[in-house]
Amino acid sequence: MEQFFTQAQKHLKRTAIISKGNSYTYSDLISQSGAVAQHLLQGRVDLNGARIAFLAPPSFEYTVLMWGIWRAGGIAVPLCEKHPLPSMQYVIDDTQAEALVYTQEFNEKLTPLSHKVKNFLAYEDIPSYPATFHLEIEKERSALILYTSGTTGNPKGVVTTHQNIEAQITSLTTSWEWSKEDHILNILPMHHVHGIINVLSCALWSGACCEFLPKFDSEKVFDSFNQGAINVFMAVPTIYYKLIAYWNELPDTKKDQISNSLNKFRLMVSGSAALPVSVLEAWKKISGHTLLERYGMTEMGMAISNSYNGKRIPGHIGLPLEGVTVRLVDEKNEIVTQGTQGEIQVKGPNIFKEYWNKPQATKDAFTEEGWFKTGDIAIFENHCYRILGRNSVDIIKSGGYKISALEIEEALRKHPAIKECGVVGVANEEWGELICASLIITENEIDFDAISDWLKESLPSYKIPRKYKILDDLPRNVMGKVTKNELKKLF
Ligand code: MCA
Ligand code: AMP
Repeated sequence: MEQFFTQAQKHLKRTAIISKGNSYTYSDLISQSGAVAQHLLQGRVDLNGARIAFLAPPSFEYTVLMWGIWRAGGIAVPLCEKHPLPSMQYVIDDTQAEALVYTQEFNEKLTPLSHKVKNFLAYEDIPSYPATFHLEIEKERSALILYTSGTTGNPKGVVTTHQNIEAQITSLTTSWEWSKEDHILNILPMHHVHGIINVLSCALWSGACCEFLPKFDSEKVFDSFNQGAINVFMAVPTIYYKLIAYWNELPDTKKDQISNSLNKFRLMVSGSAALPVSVLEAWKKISGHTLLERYGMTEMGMAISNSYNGKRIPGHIGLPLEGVTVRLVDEKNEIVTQGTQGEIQVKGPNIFKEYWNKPQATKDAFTEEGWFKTGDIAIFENHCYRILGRNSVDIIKSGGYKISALEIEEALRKHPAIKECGVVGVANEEWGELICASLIITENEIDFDAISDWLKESLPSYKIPRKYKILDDLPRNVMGKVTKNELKKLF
């Protein structure tokens, strides 16, 4: 946080954020986040790592809350507006959050959780304070908890320190040549690394401008591009797919206008999931840009990236970023020979500190020599890395979100009409993978829409199966374990 703050002081009069049609300077960001910090402290000197959950749309207010929590010595826990109440409650319970701060539009939604925290606070009720607030925060202290799905049922809280965040930001700002002249459009959800670190924090670190569009919408994205100020864009492959589909339906004059705007961009990045070469090529025809594909994970920020200035090889993720060390190992944890596939393992100052309150899971995530085990399988070829898949079929990537098949199965099994189930991700060009569920039911028939609506009460919409199948039995191996690859074939 210290370094963030020092950087911001250099650009006080520059526009830091554009949101809801308003522009805010770095000076606004500093004074408002100081007010949040003072108010959260309630007379104390330091929050000393208290967890502060917050819910705000992607906006200036969101940014002010995150910075305010950091400046007061708290750990920021961003919630997701798309999550149903039980998902938010899980995060608040798991982190034992001291406070829940929200912008007014979420008051009604969050009121049932008000008794869970000591301080249930509307952003709009935070008074302004003199802009003198300063607390020194050591880099080793924890800063952020983001929830990620794993191969066990419930999501785990990934804790990163200020030092981790600084390492994640500086490797990107250097490699991708960020400058204060940059202006990025942020259309990503703000409870994940992609939107928080790669887009918002890299912009603010550089004295650049981050413009928020609270919800992804192809027409609005292209309208923003056509204004002519935005020169950097980052998104997941699904978003590029949707933009291409929208552009294809436009009249020629509109197409040309958009292509002319895109041609002037400095940088366009894709990540969070594999970028299909067909999408890369279609986007190149529209924009003139070969998308820069990079590879990362909540636990480590970005680790491997195509080069900014050099050649970008379609279907490949490039080379390790500065300060990051990567190796590929086999099942015996031995380094594979070049040209052989293996699990990506990573070391560096970017790697997270721990899973919140889960010492065993933290231990299991690393080798004895301290390498972080990503679970992603890659090969080194054509002088760079290419991702081949994951070592677990139970991790699904859909729309750029990482989703646990087991979490959905656990939720489905709670339905009285479902006896057993198996959830898989099936390859899909638009979504990366589509969530599909096979059900063994206790009744003669079942209404799939009703199942989806029922699931939405406990899971966010991006975790809801899009296809269902009724089976008499699930395919199993000799050990009795469901064979997910067989299940996939049924869809
Ligand atoms: C939504 N829909 C879906 C899915 N999600 N259908 C199939 N599969 C899905 N996964 C459907 C909805 O049911 C709805 O259909 C329609 O799409 C619109 O829903 P909505 O929620 O409004 O979707 P959207 O806003 O268009 O969302 C698409 C999206 C979103 C913008 C691509 O998924 C998104 O923001 N993804 C980014 C996730 C992200 O930031 N991941 C980074 C994780 P109907 O209208 O029929 O009801 S961080 C990370 O991975 C690491 C660190 C990294 O490397 O970056
Ligand atoms: P998350 O835990 O949500 O941060 O998702 C991280 C996972 O996204 C990684 O472990 C990869 O499986 C996947 N991922 C991220 N970037 C890429 C990429 N460029 N190509 C393929 N998979 C990716």
